[in-house]
Amino acid sequence: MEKVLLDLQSYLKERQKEIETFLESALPTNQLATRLWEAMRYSSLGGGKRIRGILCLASFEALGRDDWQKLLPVAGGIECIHAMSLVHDDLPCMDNDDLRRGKPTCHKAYDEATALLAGDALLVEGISLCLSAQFEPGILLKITQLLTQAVGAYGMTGGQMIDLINTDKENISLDELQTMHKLKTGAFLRASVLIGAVAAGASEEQLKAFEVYAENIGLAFQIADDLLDLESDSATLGKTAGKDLAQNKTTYPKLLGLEASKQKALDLVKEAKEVLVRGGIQSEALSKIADYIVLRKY
Ligand code: GRG
Repeated sequence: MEKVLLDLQSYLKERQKEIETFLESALPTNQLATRLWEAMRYSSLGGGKRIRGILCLASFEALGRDDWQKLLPVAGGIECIHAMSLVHDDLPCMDNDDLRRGKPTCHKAYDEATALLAGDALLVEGISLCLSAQFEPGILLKITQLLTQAVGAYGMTGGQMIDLINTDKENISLDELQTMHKLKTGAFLRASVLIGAVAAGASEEQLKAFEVYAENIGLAFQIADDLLDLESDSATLGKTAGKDLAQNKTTYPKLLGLEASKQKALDLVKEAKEVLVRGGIQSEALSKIADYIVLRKY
C-alpha cells in the first residue's frame, strides 16, 4: 500500500502544480474590482487537493489521451466552481465556518458581501474557463450541460438545500442521507469524471462505466469526509473538525457505526475499481485515486 501511495503522491503533486499554474494566470489581479479578484484568488489558489480537476484529467488520460494539458482550462474551471461552493458553504448563513484549507475563510479574511460576490464570480469564471478550452463546440456544449446540471438545483445546490432542511432533524434514514450526498457532493464529482471522458470521446458503454465508477467514489468520498470530521483534528484537516457532532448532523458513522462505515467506503472503492476493469478501461491513476479517496488524511 505504501508504494501505491508513494507513486500516486507524485502523480497528484504534478497535476496539482499544473492546475495551480493554470489558475495563477487565469485569475489576474490587474482588473477592475481588484478586491473581488483578490478574494477569488485567495479562495482558489494555494490549497486544496484538486481531486475534481485531477479526476477530470485522469478520465481523459484513461482513454489513451496524452494531450491532457489541452484539458487544463476545464480542470481549472472545475476547481474554480469547487472553490465557489466552499466559499458559499462557509458563509454564516450556511455552515458558518472560520477555517478553510488551513487559513481564515473568505468572509473572515474579507467580509461577507465580498465572499458572496467572490463565490458568484468564481462560478461564472469557472464555466467561462471551461468554455475557453480548445475542443469542438459539440464537446464544449456537453461539458457545460454536465457542469450546470451537477451544480444547480438538480445537483449541488439542491443537495445543500436538503442538507440545511435536514440539519437538527432526527430520524434521517440512510436513504435520505445518501440522496442528499448524491446531490451535494456526488453530482459534481460525477460530472468531473464524465467531463474528462466526454472530452476524450468516450463511447456510451465507456461512459456508463465511468459513471458507476464516479458514483461509487463519490459516496466513498463523503463517508471518508464524515470519518475524518469525527476522527481527525482541525490542524490536519485545515478546516474545523468535529462539526457534524456540534451541528447535530446525520452522518454515515452515526447511522452505521465507525467500522461498518469504513467497510462500506472500502467496498465502494473496490466496486469502483472493478467496474472500470469490467468496462475495459485500464487506468492505474483512476484506480489509485479511488484508493486515495478513502486513505487520505485531509
Ligand atoms: C451558488 C451554485 C451555488 C451553489 C452553492 C454552498 C453550496 C451551494 C453547496 C455546498 C457544497 C459543498 C461545499 C459540499 C461539500 C463537498 C465537500 C466534501 C468538500 C470538500 O472537498 P475537498 O475535500 O476540499 O475536495 P479541498 O479543500 O481539498 O478542495
